[in-house]
Amino acid sequence: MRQWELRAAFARSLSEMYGTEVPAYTTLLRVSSEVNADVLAKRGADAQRLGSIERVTAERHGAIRVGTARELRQVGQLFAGFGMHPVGFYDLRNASSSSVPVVSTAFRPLPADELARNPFRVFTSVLVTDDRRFFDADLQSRLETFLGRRELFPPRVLELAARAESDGELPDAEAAELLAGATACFALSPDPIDRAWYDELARISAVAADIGGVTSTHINHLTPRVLDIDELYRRMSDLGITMIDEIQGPPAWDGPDVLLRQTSFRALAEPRRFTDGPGELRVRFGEVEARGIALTAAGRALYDRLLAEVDTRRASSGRPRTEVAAEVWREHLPATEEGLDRAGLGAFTYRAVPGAPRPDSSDVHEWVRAGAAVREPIVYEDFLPRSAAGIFQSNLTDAGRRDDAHTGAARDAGWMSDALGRDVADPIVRNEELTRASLQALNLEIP
Ligand code: OOG
Ligand code: NI
Repeated sequence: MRQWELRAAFARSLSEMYGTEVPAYTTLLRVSSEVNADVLAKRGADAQRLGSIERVTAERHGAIRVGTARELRQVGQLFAGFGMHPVGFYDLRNASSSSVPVVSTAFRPLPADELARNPFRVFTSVLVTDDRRFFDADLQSRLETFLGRRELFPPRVLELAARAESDGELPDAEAAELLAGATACFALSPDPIDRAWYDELARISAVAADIGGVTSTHINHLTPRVLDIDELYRRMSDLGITMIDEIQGPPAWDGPDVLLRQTSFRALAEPRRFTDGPGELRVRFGEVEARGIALTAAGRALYDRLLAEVDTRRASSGRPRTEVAAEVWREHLPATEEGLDRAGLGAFTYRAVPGAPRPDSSDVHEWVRAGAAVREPIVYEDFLPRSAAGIFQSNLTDAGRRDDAHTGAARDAGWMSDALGRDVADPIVRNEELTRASLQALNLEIP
């Protein structure tokens, strides 16, 4: 099996497991595919502008959380076997008013053709055990001892992943072994949980308990992609599934969809074994997302300013976020793809139209106007820290504790790269390269 086939099979295998573990996920998949079929019927080819229906139907992202730099490095090796590489750095410690002591990256394919074949991604968070705002020295040491004793990934699974990475494929028998082994790493563990230890961590942070209170990791959600998230939200609510209050990310508006919109619902409590008898935990949830056009560095900076503007206007008016956000969007964002591109806010590539007469201009916008080139949006393939924090937060019952009298531990993309032993890619820089390469192929001016 080639790497992309391994990746697609891995996503399917996790999806099957998650469906048996979390029944509401199966409902979500059904409603998502109904919404996608309806959008496709209504909008035709236009519905596939940001990805073929085959890609979108198979598209999932999952999320996992690990405890140490060593575990993170192993996860990096495991995912590399499936052609998934670390992209982006997210610090969720300050992005949430709840106690979320983690930093994150996302593992996903990088080249456009690999993304088109199967874009499976896994948002991966690692606990910051030396952050004094959350853990004092005594707890840090007990936490690290506990984490140091567990083994999340069997050596054989990592060895097969390393082979898939270096060979770019695996023979069928080994492929099956890797798939079964890798899927099992993310199943909910039947191991008994030490209640006193779990609760001690949970008082500080439910996320810390979810990571450091148990002997394994697990996939905590698996997210399908929909073409109309507002419609999906309505239909899920009509089925009696309580979604979180809002769709996270950009608002619904008349202009082009940019970045990422997400919404989630809490999963049911699940029976778990504890050292002192049976109990239950509520650690998993459902989520769905709609993906839009990626933004350039300037576009992203504008997006962050608009978020702040929305907060300010809401604070002074008390109006609902969705309404204020749509208003702010209309005031500041161009309402067409061409407008986004001309303003240097959206990320696009360009393709020559074969046989079309070439205008006497080195400006790609003139080429598009004249029909000599077509403009194609680059899909946003990543995550948003504020939405991620919102998703974490909305699924916690308890805000936990953070003592801001202490200073936090330093973490950045460089730390993440060192811990992984792999370069963490910057998604904005990657997109700039794609844009530039497409202009070069047309022999046009590079702005
Ligand atoms: C990850 C939450 C972030 C998203 O879609 O933004 C995320 C987690 O809860 O571990 O998956
Ligand atoms: Ni998610």
